[in-house]
Amino acid sequence: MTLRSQLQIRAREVETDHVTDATVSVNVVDMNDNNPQFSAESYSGRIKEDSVRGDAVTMTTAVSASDADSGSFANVTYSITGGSDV
Ligand SMILES: [Ca+2]
Repeated sequence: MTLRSQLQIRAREVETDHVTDATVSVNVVDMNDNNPQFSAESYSGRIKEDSVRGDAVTMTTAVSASDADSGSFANVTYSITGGSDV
């Protein structure tokens, strides 16, 4: 998310006290400062015992994670990083 703020500034001449005003627009640019968060702590799914590599697991609830950043900073990919045999 990008926030925009407008500030009014004034320059004052010391000797004469003449002034002039201007506006400064400041765009606060989003940083990639949020980690993705899963929508649940765990998920479960089912698969037939005679399944072969590449068969799909039927999930009870779709696995989903989101990231509070914007644009490409919020892109989420998934990978299996571990597990146990049944
Ligand atoms: Ca992020």
